[in-house]
Amino acid sequence: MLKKIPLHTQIIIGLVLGLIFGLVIIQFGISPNFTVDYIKPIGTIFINALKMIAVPLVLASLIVGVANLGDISKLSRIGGKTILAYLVTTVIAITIGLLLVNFFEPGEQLPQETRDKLMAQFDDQAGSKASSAAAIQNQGPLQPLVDIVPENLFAAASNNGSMLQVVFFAIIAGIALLQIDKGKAQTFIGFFDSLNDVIIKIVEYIMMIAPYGVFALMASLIVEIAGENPDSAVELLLALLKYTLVVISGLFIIVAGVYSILLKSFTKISFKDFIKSIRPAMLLGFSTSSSSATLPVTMKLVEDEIGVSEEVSSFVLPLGATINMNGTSLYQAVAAVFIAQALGMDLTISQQLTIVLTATLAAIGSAGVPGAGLIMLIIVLEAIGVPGAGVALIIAPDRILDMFRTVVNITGDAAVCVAVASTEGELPSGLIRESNPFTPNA
Ligand code: DAS
Repeated sequence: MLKKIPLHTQIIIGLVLGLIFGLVIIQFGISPNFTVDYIKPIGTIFINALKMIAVPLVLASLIVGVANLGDISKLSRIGGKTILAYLVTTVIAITIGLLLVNFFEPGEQLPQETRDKLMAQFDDQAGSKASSAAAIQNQGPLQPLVDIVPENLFAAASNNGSMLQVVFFAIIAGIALLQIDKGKAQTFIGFFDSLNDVIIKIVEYIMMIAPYGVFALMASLIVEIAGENPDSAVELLLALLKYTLVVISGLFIIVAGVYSILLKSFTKISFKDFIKSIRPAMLLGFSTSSSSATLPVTMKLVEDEIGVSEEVSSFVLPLGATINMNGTSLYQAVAAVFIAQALGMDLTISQQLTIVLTATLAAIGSAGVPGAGLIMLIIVLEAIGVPGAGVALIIAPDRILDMFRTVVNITGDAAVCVAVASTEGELPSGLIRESNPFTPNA
């Protein structure tokens, strides 16, 4: 029966039922042990499944993404502009997210008692918190750079805390693939391409248990945080609501602010007409929460409705669906700081700068499928020393936020695609802005 209901509706149902179940347990004073022993494990399985595929997902999607740029010499004018535009919009998105979450501080209202409980619940190495903090104090200034390069790839892949090392290897491997014999490279790329498909299929399986996982996580979260003090459950929910509003307002600023400036600077298409042209793809992104599923529609619309050539759209958009996720990168920045705030962990400037780097890499590594951004958020958390299991705190609104951030992801891909096409002198004459620095000499 559940199969007929769209996935995001299933998740929202799981969410609401989990909330109701948790509040009923508290209201009737039922022992939390029942939830801890029989409900919470379902949520733990869901979180572990997400963590299980994070490493192979990063490895496969990044190696394939970089290798698909075609040979190094093909990183021509279009490739250079596209990657520059994707990186700039991603860093701007993360910066907007960090400014908003540090200004509104959605996680700061929680009482210390709730924070201690959350930390105990999420920090699986709770006792080592002090020692790892001390270790961070003692390391040299370049240690974060040293930590990016793995001394043993397999050890890095197995140890949660060094996802960044896996990302580093994947990018290097992708570039190396561009420079070896085509025939041999194809075998390797083919393997990771199919691994990528396998992982995306596994993500689909995991998202099948998502409604149950979210139900269990929501119920156990409410019951365990509330404990004898139901008021703290309300505080947590209010903090989650504020966090959700911060993410959604950031996403709105990206679309209405960043993308309209991008289009105004490089094209003559009005922002209104742009949105009208790609609206069907935006709605598909919202309902499927998948950039990959929406890609064929986005390509068709920018070609048929706006006049982008197939050559540009078939390079820029698939690359964007793989490595450009402005909505996801803003969400990861906000979520990482929110979780740290909720756990009472003050982040230093260098940790926040680490978020810019890791959220950029995490967004590049996120596949365009439902829930990918949540899986990759674990990289950002581990990189700044926040317990990866902390994702359980923000999982409740995640499905809804995934819908919104996916819309921003595909809108960003389409906006960059139209801007690149315009700078290539491609669009119908009325839509080309001649006076931009990237237009080739006519
Ligand atoms: N659902 C992902 C996408 O398809 C985004 C995310 O999970 O953050 O773009």
